[in-house]
Amino acid sequence: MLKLHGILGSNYYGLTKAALLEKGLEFEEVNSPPSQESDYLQKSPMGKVPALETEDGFISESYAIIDYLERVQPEPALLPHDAFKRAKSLELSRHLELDVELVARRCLFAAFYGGKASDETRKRTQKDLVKGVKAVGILTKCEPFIMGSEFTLTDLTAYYTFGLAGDIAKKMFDIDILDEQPEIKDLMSMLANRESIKRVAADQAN
Ligand SMILES: N[C@@H](CCC(=O)N[C@@H](CS)C(=O)NCC(=O)O)C(=O)O
Repeated sequence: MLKLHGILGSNYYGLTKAALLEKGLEFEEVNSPPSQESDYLQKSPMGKVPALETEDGFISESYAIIDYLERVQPEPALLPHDAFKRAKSLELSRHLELDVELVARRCLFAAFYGGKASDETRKRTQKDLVKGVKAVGILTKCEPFIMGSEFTLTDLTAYYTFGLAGDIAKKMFDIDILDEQPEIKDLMSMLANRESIKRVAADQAN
């Protein structure tokens, strides 16, 4: 059986766990924090979580994990079958990760773990975050899902990205990054009621 290694508090873990739930795949969860131990680096070479254990070996990187799930369990599909729509869905997922998630993460330690961020880092992070969210808004449809009528991986990416990035932005800059994107804000509330996402949240809360 598939085994998802990681920690409940990780948003990337939440993303891959929600994808497994969406697919209806059976899996076990293995509580395993990020680690630089050589054993763990063989499973996830940057020592990050999540990592998926399969009968053929370990896979790290959430998008590689989800791509694997998509191949072993094609339905329900998490990406559109149409080539253009699939590319647009991946395009938006990439912007969410590169231009929102990873930008906000520059201030993760300052926001929640007692780290320090210079004025320069703060300023650049806020500016880049606003730019990233605007870019995401340009690609977003919200009809009702982020890419239109079909639920996709990109909805999950958006949910887990805006969760963490929103918390960091609130703490560091006292801003709501979705203030100018009311449709995405409504979508986030709708997604919070989706079974897979509710289960991830409930397990986190326990
Ligand atoms: N690109 C990775 C990112 C995973 C990631 O950043 N995980 C965090 C937890 S949310 C982690 O393991 N951090 C520990 C570290 O950076 O050493 C993925 O898509 O899975």
